This record gives sequence, C-alpha cells and structure tokens, in this order.
Amino acid sequence: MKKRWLIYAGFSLFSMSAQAQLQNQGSFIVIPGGSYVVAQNGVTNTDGATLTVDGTLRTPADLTNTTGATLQGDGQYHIGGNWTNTANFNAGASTVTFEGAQHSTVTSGGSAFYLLVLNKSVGNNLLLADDLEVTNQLDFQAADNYAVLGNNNLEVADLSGYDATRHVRTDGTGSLVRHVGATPVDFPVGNSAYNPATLTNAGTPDVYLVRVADAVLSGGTTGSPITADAVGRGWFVEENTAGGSDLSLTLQWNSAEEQATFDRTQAYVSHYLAGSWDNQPAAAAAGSDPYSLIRSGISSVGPFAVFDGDFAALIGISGIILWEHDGASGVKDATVVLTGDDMDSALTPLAGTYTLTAANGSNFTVTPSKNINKTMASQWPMPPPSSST
Ligand SMILES: [Ca+2]
Repeated sequence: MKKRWLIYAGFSLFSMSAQAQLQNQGSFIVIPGGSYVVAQNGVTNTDGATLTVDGTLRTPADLTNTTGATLQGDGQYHIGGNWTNTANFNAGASTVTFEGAQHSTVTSGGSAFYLLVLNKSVGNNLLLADDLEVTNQLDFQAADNYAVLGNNNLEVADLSGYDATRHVRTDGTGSLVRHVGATPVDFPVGNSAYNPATLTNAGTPDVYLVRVADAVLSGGTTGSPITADAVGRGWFVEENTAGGSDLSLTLQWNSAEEQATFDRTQAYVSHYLAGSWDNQPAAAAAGSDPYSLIRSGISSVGPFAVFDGDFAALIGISGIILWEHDGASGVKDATVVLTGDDMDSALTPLAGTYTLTAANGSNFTVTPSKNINKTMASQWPMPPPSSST
C-alpha cells in the first residue's frame, strides 16, 4: 500500500527513505546540504509550493513540478522516471542525473538545467518533450544511452562522455544547438548510426543548430533519396543570426552508409545552395571507418552532404512560353527540348509552363517549338476601342 507524505507546514527533511511519495502541496520543504531524501513512488511539488534541494533527492519514479510551484537549490537530483516541469525550476548549480532501467521523458517547461547527467542502464534514453537547454554540461556516462530529440531542440553549453554509443539522436526536426566561435565545437549527433559534425567559425560567433538525417535528398530538404556516388546522410546546419559565417565543417560517416559506387578516395563535402548541390574539388577521406571530410570557407548555412567525383547534381530549368500577340496568354502544346550533355523534353499545358532537368555544370540548349499559322493569327479582328473613362 502506498504511503504519502502530505506536507502542510514548512520544514526541513533530513535523510529520509520510505516506500512513499513526496508530495508537497503549497508548503516549503528544504532538503539541506549533506542530507538525502528517497521517495520511492515519486515527487510532486504543487500548488505554489517551494521545494529546495541542496542535498540529494532521489526517486526511481517521476518528478512533477506544477501549478505555480518552485523547485530550486544547488543539490543532486537522481530521477528514474519522467521529469515534468510546468512551473518554476531554478537549476542553480544543481546536477540532475537520469538513471534506471526505463526511458525518461523530460518536459522542461522552459526552465534550463545546469548539469544534466545521463547514466541509465543499457538501451534506455532521455526523450525530449519540449525544447531543452543545459547551461553547464550534458554528460553521457553510460553506453547505449541517447538523448532523443524528436522535433525539439537541445541547446547545450558543453557536452562530455559522448561517443558512437552515447550521443544526441536527431530523429525528427529537432537540432543540437551550440555556440560556435574560433574553437572547434563538436556536434555529437546521429540517428540510426553515429554521424557527428564539427564546426569552427572564423567569422562572427553565433549559435548554430545541427541535425543529421538518414538520407540525402536530391533537393536538399525535399526530393528523393540519392542512392549512388554519395554517403546516405544529410546534415542540416542553421544559425541564430543570419550572415557572418566563415565555417569549417567536418562530417563523419561509416562504411555502412556509403551508397553504391561511392569512392571515398575522391570525395567532397557538398552544400545545397541556390537550388543545387554544389561541386567541390575531390579529395581522399580521412580515417579508417569511421571516415571524415572537412570543408572550409563556408559562408552560409543549409543542407550538406558527402559525394564523390562521379556525382552529378541535377538542376531544374523552368520557364513559360507566351503568345506573341498579347505577351500574357500561355501557349499550350508547345514542345520544349533540352539538348547537349543531357536530354530532356516537355509539352506545355494551357499555362505555357515547362520544367526540364539537367546535370549541374553541364552544357545544354533549350529549344521551344510549335506549329502555328502566324498569317491567320495576324488577321484576327482587332478588339473595339476602349470606352473606359
Ligand atoms: Ca550568423
């Protein structure tokens, strides 16, 4: 049978352990430095209560801080379940360690952590339910522990302990967020594998967002997966303040992610820019599985990928064919042919529009044609004079 501590008057707790839930409803509780409290069935701090943790608060279950309550102090939290804050968490210089044999979902409620430690048993992760900020450090202490972002951003001042089996998983649209200046900054990200990036910024220091996806797409953020002459990964870099970047970007991959005919001795980091993946001089990748390549002098952000020298990015060529007599109406059923290094053709709809595809850097000519009787067209009756005033 569960016991509950229902606290109605402010006092300090010293070194207590019980099969109980610590429930603080609208009161003041202090766990002083040097003392500890173990709440086997979870911690709830509610109704404007204040819970000050300067010692150690441990629960294998959930911690919930809600309805105007305040959770504060410079102590140690050990949490096995979920962390849900919808009120005020003042992290101070505290350490929050997530441990135990289950996933922990964290709802930060917009309150930053100071030192966040991930020390769960194998295969258990920290799942973000909203954007999360860590103002001191995120420390990975156990193998097969991941911080899983979903569509939420994780901003950290620093990280430690990360490697191929403990890092930040960018499985949605959420990114790892870090400040980058002249010193190299690691973004230990992956999805189904470990594909970290490293950024150095010789330009204006800024906050950068990085995520990796398990495919590289023909249109950068859209299109179909590229399955030849490429590493099957897409890295996405964003910045807080547009402009001022002078980046060096290192991307890391494993042999298992190399697509058909990819030649790692002749490869380069490509940037999706102005509607196409750009070309760069090819060079041999560094390392021996994992491999890496660096590109410097990057002045803008966006999608990045790794290709080899045989890769030919495609560009889209679009246009519209208009009737000569009014310069506004589209020409239907015109044939538009692309010739040269590539071949393509299109037949225009009523609007006169067309789209063709060619390899980036290729030489081509676009020729529209349609059989019309211009003599007949010029004999059409003229419209009556306008009577508008
Ligand atoms: Ca910037």
